[in-house]
Amino acid sequence: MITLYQYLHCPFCVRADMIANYTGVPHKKVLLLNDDDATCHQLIGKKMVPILQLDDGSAMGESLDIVDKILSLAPPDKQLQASHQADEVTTLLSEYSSDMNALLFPRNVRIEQPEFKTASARAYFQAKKEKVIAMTFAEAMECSEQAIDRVNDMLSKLPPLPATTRLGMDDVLIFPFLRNLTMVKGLTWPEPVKHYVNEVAALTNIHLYWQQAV
Ligand SMILES: N[C@@H](CCC(=O)N[C@@H](CS)C(=O)NCC(=O)O)C(=O)O
Repeated sequence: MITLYQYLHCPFCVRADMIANYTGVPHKKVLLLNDDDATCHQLIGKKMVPILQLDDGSAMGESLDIVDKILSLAPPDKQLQASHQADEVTTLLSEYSSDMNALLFPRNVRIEQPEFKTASARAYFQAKKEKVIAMTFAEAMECSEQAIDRVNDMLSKLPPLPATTRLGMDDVLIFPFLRNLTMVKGLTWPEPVKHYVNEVAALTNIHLYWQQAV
């Protein structure tokens, strides 16, 4: 059986996981600790998830390649609609990536998730991500309010999101990044955006963080 190695908080892993769940392709999930370098290196020669290991033992990285591979194993009625409108959304999201990182990185380790269940996994992530956001997690939590204002601005500017009647490549590109924002308490979600996140999560059996938001 194919095996998907991932972290729950990783948006690229969510791309692969949502398609594995949606298509029903039989697979095993392995939730790695965030500081487990060895498994990633053994499988693909670098520290990166998601990783898909195939039945012949070979392994591949890169979320969109993994999505394609899983789709190649899926029945015709579970194929995705082509992407039409993700560019506008992903461009907007990338303009706000530093605010989103400053909100999400410190919260990732505060929320109970398997990849952070050891102190060393949390310390590994914190040391790496504090460099990326150029502040400590404590500082990032303290100045959440400004970042929340800016991310609220982004949420209010989102163009209409795809219809959720049938899953498409747009959803693979858009949903994982919006989904992670559900771990941030105090954001103002426009109703259609909240509806979109809830609907895609239900279609793909992906955990949302509404109840754990900090
Ligand atoms: N281009 C890659 C990006 C994957 C990626 O950036 N994964 C992050 C987790 S969100 C990662 O593994 N970073 C290394 C680490 O956690 O040490 C993909 O689409 O799969």
